[in-house]
Amino acid sequence: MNKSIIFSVGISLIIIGGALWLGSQSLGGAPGVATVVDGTQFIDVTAKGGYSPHIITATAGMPTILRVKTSGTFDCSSGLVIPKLSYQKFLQPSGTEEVVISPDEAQGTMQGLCSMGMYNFQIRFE
Ligand SMILES: [Cu+2]
Repeated sequence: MNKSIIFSVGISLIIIGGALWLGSQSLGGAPGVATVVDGTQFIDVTAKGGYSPHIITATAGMPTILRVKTSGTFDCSSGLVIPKLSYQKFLQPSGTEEVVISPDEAQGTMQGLCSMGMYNFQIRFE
């Protein structure tokens, strides 16, 4: 193979890689953290055109309340599904839905999805 072809293939791989990296960074912005109040940790997620933050770090084995906030949410992210909890609910277009997660359930990675599985977020219990 000729050197200039190898060079241009290399450059395009770097460009594609960079675009993928930027794409994954912009999704949902910065990772979230749970807030602890009186021995219960609260995880706040906003549902509107997807879920934000996209990844939340929390403490494993702790009583947990997931608060999903909607605010003029008319897209499918209001159809919330959490497979690990067998939870499924269509949220009000505006409001806050509290999902109780027991210490036993607060383990490993828990995923929340929209009803179509297009948008998702992840709680990482560590
Ligand atoms: Cu969807």
